[in-house]
Amino acid sequence: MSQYAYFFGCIIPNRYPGIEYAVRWVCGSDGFNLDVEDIKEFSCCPVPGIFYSSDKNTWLLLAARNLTLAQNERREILTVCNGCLTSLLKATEYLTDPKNLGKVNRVLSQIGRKYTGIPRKTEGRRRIMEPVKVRHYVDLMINDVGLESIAEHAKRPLKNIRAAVHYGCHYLRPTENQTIDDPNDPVNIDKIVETCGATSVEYEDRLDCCGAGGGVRSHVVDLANSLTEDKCRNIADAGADCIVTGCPFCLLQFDNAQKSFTKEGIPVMHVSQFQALAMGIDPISLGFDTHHVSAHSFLRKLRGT
Ligand code: 9S8
Ligand code: 9S8
Ligand code: COM
Repeated sequence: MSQYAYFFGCIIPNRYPGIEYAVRWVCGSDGFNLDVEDIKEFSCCPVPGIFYSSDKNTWLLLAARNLTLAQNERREILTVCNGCLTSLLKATEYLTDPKNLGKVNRVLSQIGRKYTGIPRKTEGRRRIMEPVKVRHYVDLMINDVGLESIAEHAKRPLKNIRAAVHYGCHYLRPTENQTIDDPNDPVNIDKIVETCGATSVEYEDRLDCCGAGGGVRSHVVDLANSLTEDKCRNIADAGADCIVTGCPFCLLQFDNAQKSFTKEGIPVMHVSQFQALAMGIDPISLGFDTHHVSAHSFLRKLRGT
């Protein structure tokens, strides 16, 4: 199996440390025992909705610096966020253009760095380079770990739980360069949820944005929250006990926005937290007390009381 480097981005360590704990627990010796290392020098990916859309040079430079860190360790980047995935993946595409690469490397040389990609094989004297691989946690679970192993490790199947899966835009769009899942009919998170023993519920407009992305939450929070309200209405109609997503920014939006239109709210968690529960983790480790929407109703149902 491959060797990976954790890329937690900004939201997880700063706002939802329980997700970081869950990911480390699932990937570590309590779980699948993957070869994942920390690279302490990683910075913000940088966030696509702000940097990619407003200043491409700065965006590409910051992303390329992150890529060189994984490149020098010969590791694949394990992102736990849709935004981080998109930003870093797109940067590897931009860097296949020699003009972009030259420009970036001229600046990187000032800090003693150079993006080359990772050597894959040699042809005669020539080394064939490949872009640094950027992966999403869900991709890794489905394609490297596999559903069979996920099922084997799910010692405490979440039998009575009804989960509403939210994929999020950067997992699905732009549709033309999507490879992890079918952008119009994604199934991977649903598969993980069901392999954990729960039911993934169908609900209207499930592929819609959570409302936050692309700078909408930062600039027009009322609009963001009203989009979230629409989604939550559909999710509540489907009788879901929780929302499960692979994106911490979507999680933050669902978790924060709900207090603007409801007292109770539907608890929201990252797919790694959901998996960790099915794998028997003590829920106290998952940091649900740092979430705005209380997970009490959900945890009570889980205990069957
Ligand atoms: S890093 Fe800075 S703001 Fe964030 S979490 Fe995901 S996107 Fe990348
Ligand atoms: S945040 Fe995460 S991926 Fe995004 S742009 Fe629309 S949906 Fe929520
Ligand atoms: C969403 C990130 S995960 S962004 O706001 O679209 O950049």
